[in-house]
Amino acid sequence: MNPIYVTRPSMPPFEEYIEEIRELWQTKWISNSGAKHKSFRTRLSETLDAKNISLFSNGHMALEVAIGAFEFPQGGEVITTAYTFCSTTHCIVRNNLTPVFCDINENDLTINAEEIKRHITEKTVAIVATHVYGLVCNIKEIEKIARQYNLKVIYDAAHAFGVTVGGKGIANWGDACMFSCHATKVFNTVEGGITVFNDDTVYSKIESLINFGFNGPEVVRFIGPNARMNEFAAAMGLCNLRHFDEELAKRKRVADRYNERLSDIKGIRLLQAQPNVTQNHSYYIAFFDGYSKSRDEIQKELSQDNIFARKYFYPMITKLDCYRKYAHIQIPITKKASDTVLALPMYADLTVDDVDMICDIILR
Ligand code: T4K
Repeated sequence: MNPIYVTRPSMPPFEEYIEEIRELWQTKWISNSGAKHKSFRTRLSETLDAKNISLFSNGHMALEVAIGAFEFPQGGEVITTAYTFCSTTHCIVRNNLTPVFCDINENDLTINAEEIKRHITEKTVAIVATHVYGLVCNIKEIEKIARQYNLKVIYDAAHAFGVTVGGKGIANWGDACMFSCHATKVFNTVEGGITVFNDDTVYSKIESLINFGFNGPEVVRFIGPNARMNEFAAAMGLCNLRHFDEELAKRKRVADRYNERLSDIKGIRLLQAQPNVTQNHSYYIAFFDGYSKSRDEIQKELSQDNIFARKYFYPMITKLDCYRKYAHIQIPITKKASDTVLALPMYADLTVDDVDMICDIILR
């Protein structure tokens, strides 16, 4: 049997992509803000319902540069979550800032907004929170706290492309918001990242930060990296955007089938949709807690049938080798989620028969 992976990238019809990149052979303009880059950015502002969009080589660079753009004082504290991909924390630390880990909500696995206040000190500069699996943080409460304590809010929305809250694009919340367009994401540009800045003053320097800090051919204003999206990636984005509604519909069909099969099973917990929030079904998550088999046993049994579910996110951040100095921190809800989570295969081309086979193995 062919392997079934946790995800597979959706790709446009081959001819559509070839047509999209054809002109690059004439113009020979293949990176550094070319025509594809510009039209992709314009199209994205409609899809994401946002202005001040910048395109990056990947989601990690998008977040790292976005945090750096605020020029926080070195050693400033950033309240964040340990229930995320290591990239979120790396982006804080690589900007010489100190992560302060807050626990998460049991129901939606996003940062516990009630707890944020307890971690605020005179050194706190920002909140970096993740809309994990496309579930949305308590944006209203976080906004209130940020206003009260004069903190910046930066969202890692790597999983939340296309998610809306009350009809508005998710990027409308926070001072900055990052989306990943990696091959494993709900929307991909092969590799790529997007930031949206609601803070106009910071946005004014971001385009130069992406490009070594250049601000004109002979002026280098900042010590920036090369974090540019190239034209082939932007072309992939343009193609995939045309199929994005279809992508969401196909994923919904997969999620609906999993829900039919796995709801109301003792010891298996599924994530619930949030009121007023659209779902992008970027991941299909099941927690095995008190089930007849452990999470690890289920993962092993599936792998014996060539089905590769993943423990996103295990180990939790504070248990990673590189963050062992935070290992003592007590974040019990994060720990429990990390010990019981299994991301089951989820992608547009997964068939209902595949889902049934996966569920049969889990339930047998
Ligand atoms: N913040 C959060 C919350 C994130 O989750 C991520 C990335 C980031 C920030 C950073 O964004 P980027 O810089 O990546 O844009 C994957 C991805 O590499 C990573 O993008 C993602 N999160 C993370 C959750 O998952 P791995 O090590 O699990 O990927 P890998 O290579 O094992 O791929 C998973 C499966 O996907 C494979 O078994 C098969 C399939 N696959 C993968 C690739 C790359 C394909 O079918 N084709 C492909 O080209 O990290």
